[in-house]
Amino acid sequence: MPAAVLVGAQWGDEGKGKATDLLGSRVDYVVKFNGGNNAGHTVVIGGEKYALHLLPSGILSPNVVPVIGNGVVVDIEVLFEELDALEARGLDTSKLRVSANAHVITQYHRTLDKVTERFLGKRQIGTTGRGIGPTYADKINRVGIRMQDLFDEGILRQKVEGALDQKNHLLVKVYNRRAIGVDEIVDELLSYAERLRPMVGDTALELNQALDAGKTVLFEGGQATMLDVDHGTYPFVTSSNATSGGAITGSGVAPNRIDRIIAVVKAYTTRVGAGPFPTELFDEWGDFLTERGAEFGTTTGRKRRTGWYDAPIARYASRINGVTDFVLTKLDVLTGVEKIPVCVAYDVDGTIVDEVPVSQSDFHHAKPVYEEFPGWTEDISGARTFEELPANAQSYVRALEAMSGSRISAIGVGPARDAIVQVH
Ligand code: 2SA
Ligand code: GDP
Ligand code: MG
Repeated sequence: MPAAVLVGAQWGDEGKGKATDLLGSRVDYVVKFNGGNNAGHTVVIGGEKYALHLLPSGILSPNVVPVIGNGVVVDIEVLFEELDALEARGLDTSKLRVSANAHVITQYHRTLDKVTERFLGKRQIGTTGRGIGPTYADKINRVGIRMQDLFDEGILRQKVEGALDQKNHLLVKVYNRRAIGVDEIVDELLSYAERLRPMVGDTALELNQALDAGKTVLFEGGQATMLDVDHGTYPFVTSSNATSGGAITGSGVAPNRIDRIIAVVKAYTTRVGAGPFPTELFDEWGDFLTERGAEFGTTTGRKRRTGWYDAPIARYASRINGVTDFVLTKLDVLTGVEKIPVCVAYDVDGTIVDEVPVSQSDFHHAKPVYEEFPGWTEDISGARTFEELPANAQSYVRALEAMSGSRISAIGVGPARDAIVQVH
């Protein structure tokens, strides 16, 4: 496995952190290629819980070189806090590499994220408020600040002036906020430069050289397929490409070097933030999944919306990402559900469709068509082989596999690092 991409198949929080950590022992590099500290990946190792936001989950494996690729947006203060917190817990973070082309999240991006959301009122996206959207907007508008700019004060000042010209107009005239001074931003960013300098480099070159030398690389996606800015439920999405294509543009490693694409999919569905969610539950089963699955945001603590498994979404994720393997997580959460509904198609205003509709309105109107599968009551958290799962759990997994377009090669049965069933 020279290079593999790992992405979320649904709306995030599928357990990508745990899956990446699991593969961490087998790879040399783990690369984050999209998003920023909106992500929240929880990894449980020997009873210790680690919540990672900006750093790739591979940082928890001692031999892995963690890389923040060019497609990531970096809040440097958060980066340092996360590094310090891990160091304080005895982890070695000295191998971290950061792309010189990664964009920097500043105070004005965070402010704009929050005021824009407030301004949207009922049309809010429910962002994490971390400045992600405004930083990517600046990147596309060509007024962003990149890591490399921090090492040249003259250039940095010019760029911050350019960016603030537009923003201050908006902040003062539209949002009734105070103007942000060029100096305060420049001074803050310059104060990070010295500590950053040894970490920053040409990560695209480094990764390609590593692959040439026979090293293995895992690309770890943040957020998920249905939150992808192109392929997700736009505008209720994040502002980056969270699908496998994002691993290419977000790292500088070409598509023909990737040979496995792993999508992590939960045995049910969750979503945090606004936007359509056909299988969402508003009854006691919704509460059951929230509580049993501990479905609260890793970054913001927000309660996640919950619903049953949606096979058309898994199939869509399989197609868009080119999935070779699914990792099915949180199967243990469904223990005790007598009959497990699975959405097999949608009823869109009286028409049955079995693919995710391209029309936003149709997806908003989509009502799930369910098929029910018999559940199991046995505790499955100790299972380590497929055969150790109860017959009904095996049938549920096989049914999902048949409906979802790619093989399921591992099954999560608990939060711990080793709570996994490898399917051969
Ligand atoms: P943003 O902040 O611009 O990326 O928000 C846009 C939408 O993307 C969603 N989003 C997420 N959805 C699930 N998990 C995410 N990470 C955290 C977690 C979230 C948290 O792991 O739990 O703690 O609240 C994540 N990040 C962004 C977001 O909800 C918006 O719908
Ligand atoms: P990510 O954003 O995709 O990395 O996922 P999060 O870490 O935000 O959310 C997944 C949560 O589920 C975390 O708290 C994990 O510890 C937990 N988790 C992962 N896999 C499993 C599993 O198979 N079973 C259970 N019960 N919990 C799991
Ligand atoms: Mg998460």
